[in-house]
Amino acid sequence: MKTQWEIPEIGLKVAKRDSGGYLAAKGVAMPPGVPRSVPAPPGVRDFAGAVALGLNDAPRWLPARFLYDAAGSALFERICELPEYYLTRTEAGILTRAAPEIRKLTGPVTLIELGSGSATKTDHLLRAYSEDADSVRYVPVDVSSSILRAAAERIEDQFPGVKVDGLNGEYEAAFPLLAQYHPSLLLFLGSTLGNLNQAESVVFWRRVASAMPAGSHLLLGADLVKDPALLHAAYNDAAGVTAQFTLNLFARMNRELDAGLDLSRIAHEARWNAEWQRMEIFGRFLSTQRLRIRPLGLEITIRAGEHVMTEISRKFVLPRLTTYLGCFGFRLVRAFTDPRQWFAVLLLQKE
Ligand code: AVJ
Repeated sequence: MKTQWEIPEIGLKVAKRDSGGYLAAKGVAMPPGVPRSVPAPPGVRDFAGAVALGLNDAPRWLPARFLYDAAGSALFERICELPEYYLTRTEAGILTRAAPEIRKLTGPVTLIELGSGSATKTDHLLRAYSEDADSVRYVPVDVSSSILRAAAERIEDQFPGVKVDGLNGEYEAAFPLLAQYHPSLLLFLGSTLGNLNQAESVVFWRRVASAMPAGSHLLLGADLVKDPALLHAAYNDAAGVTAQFTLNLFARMNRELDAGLDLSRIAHEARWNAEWQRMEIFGRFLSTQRLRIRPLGLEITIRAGEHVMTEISRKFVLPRLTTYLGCFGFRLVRAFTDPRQWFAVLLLQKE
Protein backbone atom coordinates (compact mmCIF):
# COMPACT_ATOMS: atom_id res chain seq x y z
CA MET A 1 0.00 0.00 0.00
CA LYS A 2 1.21 3.49 -0.84
CA THR A 3 0.71 6.46 1.43
CA GLN A 4 1.79 10.08 1.28
CA TRP A 5 3.66 11.98 3.89
CA GLU A 6 5.02 15.47 3.92
CA ILE A 7 7.36 17.83 5.71
CA PRO A 8 5.46 21.14 5.69
CA GLU A 9 8.60 23.07 6.76
CA ILE A 10 10.08 22.57 3.32
CA GLY A 11 6.92 21.77 1.38
CA LEU A 12 8.14 18.25 0.69
CA LYS A 13 5.64 15.52 -0.21
CA VAL A 14 6.83 11.95 -0.62
CA ALA A 15 4.97 8.87 -1.76
CA LYS A 16 6.00 6.01 0.45
CA ARG A 17 5.36 2.31 0.79
CA ASP A 18 4.17 1.27 4.24
CA SER A 19 6.49 -1.66 4.36
CA GLY A 20 9.62 0.18 3.35
CA GLY A 21 9.55 3.57 5.04
CA TYR A 22 10.69 6.91 3.67
CA LEU A 23 14.29 6.04 2.95
CA ALA A 24 13.29 2.85 1.15
CA ALA A 25 10.91 4.92 -1.00
CA LYS A 26 13.86 7.12 -1.93
CA GLY A 27 15.86 4.08 -2.90
CA VAL A 28 17.96 4.01 0.27
CA ALA A 29 18.38 0.56 1.81
CA MET A 30 16.86 0.34 5.28
CA PRO A 31 18.85 -1.35 8.02
CA PRO A 32 17.18 -4.42 9.48
CA GLY A 33 14.96 -3.91 12.50
CA VAL A 34 13.55 -0.54 11.43
CA PRO A 35 9.89 -0.46 12.50
CA ARG A 36 7.11 -0.40 9.95
CA SER A 37 5.41 2.94 9.50
CA VAL A 38 1.76 3.24 10.45
CA PRO A 39 -0.86 5.64 8.99
CA ALA A 40 -1.44 8.72 11.17
CA PRO A 41 -3.85 11.69 11.18
CA PRO A 42 -2.64 14.93 9.46
CA GLY A 43 -1.72 16.77 12.68
CA VAL A 44 0.43 13.88 13.82
CA ARG A 45 2.01 13.57 10.36
CA ASP A 46 3.00 17.25 10.52
CA PHE A 47 4.61 16.68 13.87
CA ALA A 48 6.31 13.47 12.73
CA GLY A 49 7.73 15.18 9.64
CA ALA A 50 9.06 18.13 11.65
CA VAL A 51 10.64 15.82 14.24
CA ALA A 52 12.29 13.70 11.53
CA LEU A 53 13.68 16.80 9.84
CA GLY A 54 14.95 18.56 12.96
CA LEU A 55 16.46 15.51 14.64
CA ASN A 56 18.41 14.67 11.49
CA ASP A 57 19.91 18.15 11.34
CA ALA A 58 23.08 19.27 13.12
CA PRO A 59 22.74 20.62 15.73
CA ARG A 60 19.43 18.86 16.34
CA TRP A 61 16.36 21.06 16.80
CA LEU A 62 12.57 21.03 16.97
CA PRO A 63 10.14 23.80 15.93
CA ALA A 64 8.89 25.72 18.98
CA ARG A 65 5.26 25.78 17.84
CA PHE A 66 4.88 22.10 18.73
CA LEU A 67 5.39 23.02 22.40
CA TYR A 68 1.78 24.24 22.46
CA ASP A 69 -0.44 21.16 22.51
CA ALA A 70 -3.16 21.13 25.21
CA ALA A 71 -0.69 20.11 27.94
CA GLY A 72 1.96 22.59 26.76
CA SER A 73 -0.51 25.48 26.54
CA ALA A 74 -1.64 24.79 30.11
CA LEU A 75 1.99 24.70 31.25
CA PHE A 76 2.70 28.00 29.50
CA GLU A 77 -0.23 29.62 31.35
CA ARG A 78 1.44 28.44 34.58
CA ILE A 79 4.81 29.86 33.45
CA CYS A 80 3.16 33.28 33.09
CA GLU A 81 2.27 33.17 36.81
CA LEU A 82 5.76 32.25 38.02
CA PRO A 83 7.50 34.85 40.22
CA GLU A 84 10.66 34.63 38.05
CA TYR A 85 8.81 35.01 34.73
CA TYR A 86 8.56 38.81 34.63
CA LEU A 87 7.49 39.08 30.95
CA THR A 88 3.70 38.69 31.15
CA ARG A 89 3.35 40.80 34.29
CA THR A 90 5.60 43.57 32.98
CA GLU A 91 3.85 43.76 29.62
CA ALA A 92 0.43 43.80 31.29
CA GLY A 93 1.58 46.72 33.46
CA ILE A 94 2.74 48.66 30.42
CA LEU A 95 -0.53 47.99 28.57
CA THR A 96 -2.64 49.08 31.58
CA ARG A 97 -0.91 52.45 31.66
CA ALA A 98 -0.59 52.95 27.90
CA ALA A 99 -3.97 51.73 26.59
CA PRO A 100 -5.80 55.10 26.63
CA GLU A 101 -2.95 56.78 24.79
CA ILE A 102 -2.65 53.96 22.25
CA ARG A 103 -6.39 54.33 21.59
CA LYS A 104 -5.93 58.09 21.09
CA LEU A 105 -3.00 57.61 18.70
CA THR A 106 -4.65 55.01 16.44
CA GLY A 107 -8.23 56.29 16.47
CA PRO A 108 -11.04 53.72 16.19
CA VAL A 109 -9.75 50.49 14.63
CA THR A 110 -10.40 46.76 14.44
CA LEU A 111 -8.06 44.85 16.75
CA ILE A 112 -6.45 41.79 15.16
CA GLU A 113 -4.31 39.67 17.47
CA LEU A 114 -1.77 37.04 16.35
CA GLY A 115 -1.43 34.13 18.79
CA SER A 116 -4.08 35.52 21.11
CA GLY A 117 -4.09 32.53 23.51
CA SER A 118 -6.28 33.24 26.54
CA ALA A 119 -6.13 36.97 25.60
CA THR A 120 -6.20 38.20 29.22
CA LYS A 121 -3.57 40.87 28.56
CA THR A 122 -5.69 42.20 25.69
CA ASP A 123 -8.38 43.24 28.20
CA HIS A 124 -6.72 46.60 28.91
CA LEU A 125 -6.83 47.47 25.23
CA LEU A 126 -10.39 46.21 24.76
CA ARG A 127 -11.48 48.38 27.69
CA ALA A 128 -9.85 51.48 26.22
CA TYR A 129 -11.18 50.85 22.71
CA SER A 130 -14.74 50.02 23.79
CA GLU A 131 -15.04 52.99 26.18
CA ASP A 132 -15.47 55.68 23.54
CA ALA A 133 -17.13 53.69 20.76
CA ASP A 134 -20.49 51.95 20.35
CA SER A 135 -18.81 48.77 19.25
CA VAL A 136 -15.34 47.43 18.59
CA ARG A 137 -14.40 44.43 16.53
CA TYR A 138 -11.76 42.06 17.95
CA VAL A 139 -10.30 39.33 15.73
CA PRO A 140 -8.17 36.87 17.74
CA VAL A 141 -6.13 34.40 15.67
CA ASP A 142 -4.86 31.22 17.30
CA VAL A 143 -3.97 27.66 16.33
CA SER A 144 -5.81 26.28 19.36
CA SER A 145 -9.56 26.19 18.69
CA SER A 146 -10.44 25.42 22.33
CA ILE A 147 -8.49 28.41 23.70
CA LEU A 148 -9.99 30.62 20.99
CA ARG A 149 -13.57 29.66 21.81
CA ALA A 150 -13.05 30.13 25.54
CA ALA A 151 -11.46 33.57 25.01
CA ALA A 152 -14.26 34.69 22.68
CA GLU A 153 -16.95 33.70 25.18
CA ARG A 154 -15.19 35.35 28.08
CA ILE A 155 -14.63 38.61 26.19
CA GLU A 156 -18.18 38.90 24.82
CA ASP A 157 -19.45 38.34 28.38
CA GLN A 158 -17.12 40.85 29.93
CA PHE A 159 -17.22 43.52 27.22
CA PRO A 160 -20.73 43.84 25.72
CA GLY A 161 -19.40 46.49 23.31
CA VAL A 162 -16.85 44.11 21.79
CA LYS A 163 -17.75 41.91 18.83
CA VAL A 164 -15.40 38.91 18.60
CA ASP A 165 -14.67 37.30 15.21
CA GLY A 166 -12.16 34.56 16.07
CA LEU A 167 -10.02 32.88 13.44
CA ASN A 168 -8.67 29.40 14.05
CA GLY A 169 -5.40 29.02 12.17
CA GLU A 170 -1.76 29.95 11.76
CA TYR A 171 -0.53 33.54 11.39
CA GLU A 172 -0.65 33.31 7.59
CA ALA A 173 -4.44 32.98 7.78
CA ALA A 174 -4.62 36.42 9.41
CA PHE A 175 -2.72 38.37 6.77
CA PRO A 176 -5.61 38.78 4.30
CA LEU A 177 -7.69 40.20 7.18
CA LEU A 178 -5.42 43.22 7.40
CA ALA A 179 -6.79 44.69 4.18
CA GLN A 180 -10.31 43.43 4.89
CA TYR A 181 -10.62 45.12 8.30
CA HIS A 182 -8.76 48.33 7.49
CA PRO A 183 -8.20 50.50 9.52
CA SER A 184 -6.82 47.99 11.96
CA LEU A 185 -4.32 47.56 14.76
CA LEU A 186 -2.35 44.33 14.55
CA LEU A 187 -1.37 42.99 17.99
CA PHE A 188 1.71 40.81 18.32
CA LEU A 189 2.29 40.68 22.06
CA GLY A 190 4.14 38.65 24.68
CA SER A 191 7.49 38.79 22.84
CA THR A 192 6.37 35.87 20.68
CA LEU A 193 8.65 37.51 18.12
CA GLY A 194 11.53 36.19 20.23
CA ASN A 195 10.78 32.63 19.09
CA LEU A 196 11.68 33.48 15.47
CA ASN A 197 15.30 33.22 14.40
CA GLN A 198 16.89 35.79 12.11
CA ALA A 199 15.80 34.15 8.85
CA GLU A 200 12.26 33.39 10.09
CA SER A 201 11.92 36.94 11.36
CA VAL A 202 12.75 38.47 7.97
CA VAL A 203 10.20 36.23 6.24
CA PHE A 204 7.59 37.06 8.88
CA TRP A 205 8.02 40.86 8.75
CA ARG A 206 8.10 40.90 4.94
CA ARG A 207 4.77 39.07 4.88
CA VAL A 208 3.24 41.31 7.54
CA ALA A 209 4.52 44.44 5.79
CA SER A 210 3.17 43.44 2.40
CA ALA A 211 -0.23 42.49 3.89
CA MET A 212 -0.62 45.72 5.89
CA PRO A 213 -2.24 48.67 4.11
CA ALA A 214 -0.40 52.00 4.46
CA GLY A 215 -1.51 53.87 7.56
CA SER A 216 -2.54 50.83 9.59
CA HIS A 217 -0.96 50.19 12.97
CA LEU A 218 1.03 47.47 14.70
CA LEU A 219 1.46 46.97 18.46
CA LEU A 220 4.48 44.83 19.25
CA GLY A 221 5.54 43.45 22.66
CA ALA A 222 9.29 42.80 22.88
CA ASP A 223 11.40 41.55 25.76
CA LEU A 224 14.60 43.56 26.22
CA VAL A 225 18.23 42.56 26.82
CA LYS A 226 18.92 42.66 30.56
CA ASP A 227 21.07 41.20 33.35
CA PRO A 228 21.64 37.55 32.34
CA ALA A 229 20.95 36.46 35.92
CA LEU A 230 17.34 37.67 35.59
CA LEU A 231 16.98 35.90 32.26
CA HIS A 232 18.49 32.74 33.62
CA ALA A 233 16.04 32.73 36.54
CA ALA A 234 13.06 33.36 34.22
CA TYR A 235 13.83 30.27 32.13
CA ASN A 236 15.09 28.05 34.96
CA ASP A 237 12.36 28.60 37.54
CA ALA A 238 12.67 27.11 41.00
CA ALA A 239 9.35 25.22 40.74
CA GLY A 240 10.52 23.47 37.56
CA VAL A 241 7.50 24.43 35.44
CA THR A 242 9.68 25.55 32.50
CA ALA A 243 11.49 22.21 32.66
CA GLN A 244 8.11 20.46 32.44
CA PHE A 245 7.22 22.69 29.48
CA THR A 246 10.37 21.61 27.62
CA LEU A 247 9.98 17.95 28.55
CA ASN A 248 6.35 17.99 27.38
CA LEU A 249 7.66 18.18 23.81
CA PHE A 250 9.41 14.84 24.32
CA ALA A 251 6.36 13.48 26.16
CA ARG A 252 4.31 14.53 23.12
CA MET A 253 6.66 12.43 20.96
CA ASN A 254 5.88 9.46 23.18
CA ARG A 255 2.13 10.15 22.99
CA GLU A 256 1.82 10.87 19.26
CA LEU A 257 4.83 9.17 17.66
CA ASP A 258 5.28 6.23 20.01
CA ALA A 259 8.86 7.49 20.48
CA GLY A 260 9.54 5.34 23.55
CA LEU A 261 11.74 7.97 25.24
CA ASP A 262 12.74 7.72 28.90
CA LEU A 263 11.87 11.27 30.01
CA SER A 264 13.75 10.87 33.29
CA ARG A 265 16.94 10.74 31.18
CA ILE A 266 16.33 14.08 29.42
CA ALA A 267 17.09 17.38 31.21
CA HIS A 268 15.80 20.89 30.53
CA GLU A 269 18.64 23.33 29.86
CA ALA A 270 18.28 27.07 29.24
CA ARG A 271 21.30 29.29 28.70
CA TRP A 272 21.98 32.87 27.66
CA ASN A 273 23.87 33.32 24.40
CA ALA A 274 25.34 36.81 24.78
CA GLU A 275 26.52 37.18 21.20
CA TRP A 276 23.16 36.18 19.73
CA GLN A 277 21.23 38.03 22.46
CA ARG A 278 18.95 35.12 23.07
CA MET A 279 18.03 32.42 25.53
CA GLU A 280 18.56 28.98 24.03
CA ILE A 281 16.49 26.11 25.39
CA PHE A 282 17.30 22.45 24.97
CA GLY A 283 16.52 18.95 26.03
CA ARG A 284 19.88 17.44 27.01
CA PHE A 285 20.13 13.67 26.76
CA LEU A 286 21.54 12.16 29.96
CA SER A 287 21.90 8.74 28.38
CA THR A 288 21.98 7.37 24.85
CA GLN A 289 18.46 6.67 23.62
CA ARG A 290 17.00 5.26 20.45
CA LEU A 291 13.68 6.87 19.54
CA ARG A 292 10.98 5.83 17.08
CA ILE A 293 8.97 8.03 14.77
CA ARG A 294 6.31 5.39 14.26
CA PRO A 295 4.19 7.17 11.61
CA LEU A 296 7.25 7.38 9.35
CA GLY A 297 8.90 4.12 10.27
CA LEU A 298 12.08 5.91 11.31
CA GLU A 299 14.44 5.42 14.23
CA ILE A 300 17.05 7.88 15.50
CA THR A 301 19.78 7.39 18.07
CA ILE A 302 20.63 10.36 20.27
CA ARG A 303 23.79 9.99 22.35
CA ALA A 304 24.34 10.89 25.98
CA GLY A 305 25.37 14.55 26.24
CA GLU A 306 23.67 15.62 23.00
CA HIS A 307 21.39 18.67 22.97
CA VAL A 308 18.11 19.04 21.08
CA MET A 309 17.15 22.72 20.77
CA THR A 310 13.44 23.19 21.50
CA GLU A 311 13.20 27.00 21.28
CA ILE A 312 15.02 30.28 21.28
CA SER A 313 13.83 33.41 23.04
CA ARG A 314 15.49 36.47 21.56
CA LYS A 315 15.86 39.65 23.58
CA PHE A 316 15.97 43.08 21.94
CA VAL A 317 17.70 46.45 22.25
CA LEU A 318 15.24 49.27 21.56
CA PRO A 319 16.94 51.58 19.05
CA ARG A 320 18.21 48.65 17.05
CA LEU A 321 14.80 46.94 16.96
CA THR A 322 13.14 50.18 15.88
CA THR A 323 15.60 50.72 13.03
CA TYR A 324 15.28 47.05 12.01
CA LEU A 325 11.49 47.37 11.79
CA GLY A 326 11.95 50.59 9.85
CA CYS A 327 13.65 48.51 7.14
CA PHE A 328 10.26 46.85 6.55
CA GLY A 329 8.38 50.16 6.36
CA PHE A 330 7.20 50.41 9.96
CA ARG A 331 7.56 53.86 11.52
CA LEU A 332 7.72 54.14 15.30
CA VAL A 333 4.81 56.16 16.66
CA ARG A 334 5.56 55.65 20.37
CA ALA A 335 7.56 53.29 22.56
CA PHE A 336 6.20 52.37 25.99
CA THR A 337 8.37 50.68 28.62
CA ASP A 338 8.30 49.86 32.32
CA PRO A 339 10.40 51.84 34.84
CA ARG A 340 13.08 49.09 34.91
CA GLN A 341 13.21 48.97 31.08
CA TRP A 342 12.72 45.21 31.07
CA PHE A 343 10.08 45.07 28.35
CA ALA A 344 8.84 47.34 25.57
CA VAL A 345 5.53 47.80 23.78
CA LEU A 346 6.00 49.57 20.44
CA LEU A 347 3.26 51.29 18.50
CA LEU A 348 4.23 51.41 14.84
CA GLN A 349 2.55 52.59 11.66
CA LYS A 350 2.92 51.11 8.20
CA GLU A 351 4.19 53.70 5.71
C1 AVJ B 1 5.82 32.65 24.44
C2 AVJ B 1 7.84 32.69 23.20
C3 AVJ B 1 7.27 34.53 24.59
O1 AVJ B 1 10.12 33.00 24.99
O2 AVJ B 1 9.51 33.67 26.95
C4 AVJ B 1 8.57 30.79 28.23
C5 AVJ B 1 7.97 30.97 25.71
N1 AVJ B 1 9.47 29.37 26.92
N2 AVJ B 1 9.34 29.99 28.96
C6 AVJ B 1 9.29 33.07 25.90
C7 AVJ B 1 8.65 30.40 26.93
C8 AVJ B 1 9.89 29.12 28.17
C9 AVJ B 1 7.90 32.47 25.70
N3 AVJ B 1 7.23 33.05 24.48
